[in-house]
Amino acid sequence: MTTRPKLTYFDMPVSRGEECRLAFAIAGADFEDNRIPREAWAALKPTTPFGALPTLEVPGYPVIAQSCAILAYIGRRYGVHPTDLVEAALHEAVMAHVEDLRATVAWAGRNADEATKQRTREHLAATTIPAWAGSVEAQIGDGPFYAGERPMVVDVKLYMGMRSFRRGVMDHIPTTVFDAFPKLIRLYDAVEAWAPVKAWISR
Ligand SMILES: N[C@@H](CCC(=O)N[C@@H](CS)C(=O)NCC(=O)O)C(=O)O
Repeated sequence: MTTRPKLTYFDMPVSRGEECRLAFAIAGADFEDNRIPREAWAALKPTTPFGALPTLEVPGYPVIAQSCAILAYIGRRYGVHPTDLVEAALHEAVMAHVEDLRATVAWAGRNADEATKQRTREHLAATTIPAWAGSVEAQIGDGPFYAGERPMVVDVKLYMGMRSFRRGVMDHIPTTVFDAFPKLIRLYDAVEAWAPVKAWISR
């Protein structure tokens, strides 16, 4: 029987699903990359633990949901998450911090008129996002990654958490929003340049 985990997400290289795929990539681990079409989501949604993706299925166990839990599982199983309990908790706190940012930004200006949306997002870019970045910047050491010279699941979480902004996906949030945080930028660039990540992105 296969013990290969099955990751289910939308058929897009974005957000919480792509960071789990990248976690498998940095671990050099094989997995089933189950990509579902948008049209299939309505029927699948009520069958997932929390009505959202990604999910991870490990043969013989209940379905795992929540991207941070999936990342911690991948990290522990394949050696890309600290074994020390406190170190692991510190990494998990940073991953939760990425989720906090996503939750805040996802609602910024949603369903508002264009002027309100612009004002809300410009305010985030000037206040909330730099405050978010400053907290992480203060925790990064000599780098280039969060815990030194080897990427861990926290690094792919941070990379994907920043990527949509740096790629200009959100109107009214400048792509330079993290430029005042050199350690974060160094981490981002190091993840993107890491050979397995590069190979995954360009495949
Ligand atoms: N806290 C959850 C959030 C999951 C989430 O919101 N996933 C989105 C995609 S990134 C989703 O499933 N959206 C479709 C929906 O909510 O119906 C996690 O970290 O996995």
